[in-house]
Amino acid sequence: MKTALITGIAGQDGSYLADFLLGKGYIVHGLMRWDSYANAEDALGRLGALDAEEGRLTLHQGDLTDAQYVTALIKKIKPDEIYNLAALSQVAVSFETPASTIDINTKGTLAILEAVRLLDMQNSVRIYQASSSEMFGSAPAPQNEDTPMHPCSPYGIAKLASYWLARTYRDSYGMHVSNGILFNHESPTRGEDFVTRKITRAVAEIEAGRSRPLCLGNLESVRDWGHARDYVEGMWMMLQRDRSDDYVLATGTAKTVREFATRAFAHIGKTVVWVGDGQKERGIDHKSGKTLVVIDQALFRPKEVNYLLGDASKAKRVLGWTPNTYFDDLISEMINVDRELIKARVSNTPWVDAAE
Ligand code: NDP
Ligand code: GDR
Repeated sequence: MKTALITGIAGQDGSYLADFLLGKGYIVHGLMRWDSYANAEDALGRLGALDAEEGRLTLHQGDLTDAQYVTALIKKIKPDEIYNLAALSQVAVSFETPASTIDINTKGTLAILEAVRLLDMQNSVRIYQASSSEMFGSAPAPQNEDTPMHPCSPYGIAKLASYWLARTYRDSYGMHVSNGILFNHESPTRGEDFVTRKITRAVAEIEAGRSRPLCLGNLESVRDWGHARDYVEGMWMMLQRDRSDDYVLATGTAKTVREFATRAFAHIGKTVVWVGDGQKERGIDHKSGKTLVVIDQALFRPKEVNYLLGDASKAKRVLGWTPNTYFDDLISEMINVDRELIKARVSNTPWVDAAE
């Protein structure tokens, strides 16, 4: 029975990965920030549905930036596999908090690599580093493992530094460290501050009677959106190889934020007509003429990554990884879950608009 340590276990990917590894019979240890949740019940949040009964899931409260804590934890657990998913993962927020972004997303990775080196565990541990398509930044699409990286945000820069730390520890100390360069992947448990979940939640709320329009930033950004469920399997596949390496995971299809919103509204039977330009652009309900989407300059980033489209042919060739869920099915699943959540929330009372 293998033992895995997942940092960031309470995040979107952490919870999908924990579920996946428990299903494979792993003993799973998860690191979550000590101050993330008011109490242990809330801490279970996304993990609540997992089967912790048999003592195969243990949660540890600590901070990835605390190198001594991380070293002590790894020494105690003696994991076979470490999945480093903990991060400040909101690109827009990284512009506001660049220093803590570097602390968590770069020094946090260093804490793990150094712990494994100092504990002399490099021959017994395999490490997954959550690298990101944001590292490509302004590089031309499609992007693969050989594409030059030109990050456009403190987040992308911090992740690129971690990517190189992982490669350097692999080459210098023979560590089994793999970078998964993952393109955007979403799910019904995606944080509500990411654009996909913000859209699906708002669409479900509008269907339930919300009158306030959905407020978005840059509609022209192009992203390659897949499903987190498929991507965590790819993470695991990387660590099952005898030789560590770096792999892009992506669907190979790209859409704009505008297309995502249009498709999401179509799912509840609304046809969006886009009128006006720039700041004044609006998405109008074709039938009623009601405004469904407005633009807010405050949601634009100081610098944008315009076009991300992944080429995952290496992962397909070497790992045998392919995604199972694409754009329309992803939107459909996310909206259906949001509809259920809203139904449960409003039950028999009519929808009341809350403040943003
Ligand atoms: P989430 O933001 O959902 O999860 C990240 C988790 O890390 C959160 O639970 C967060 O806790 C935790 N965390 C943050 N700082 C610390 C810290 N100092 N110590 C311990 N835990 C911490 O991200 P995802 O699950 O979507 O992504 C997982 C990883 O993959 C991240 O590293 C992300 O950057 C990367 N990635 C994600 C992609 C995606 O499309 N989802 C694509 C490419 C890469 P808290 O709730 O307290 O903030
Ligand atoms: P991203 O995801 O920055 O690609 O990072 P996000 O969903 O935040 O943005 C995608 C694109 O949508 C545009 N956008 C908006 N974004 C948000 N959050 N809110 C809005 O209202 C809005 N309007 C338009 C953005 O400008 C952007 O172009 C995600 C994260 O999971 C990272 O951790 C991960 O590394 C990358 O994906 C790959």
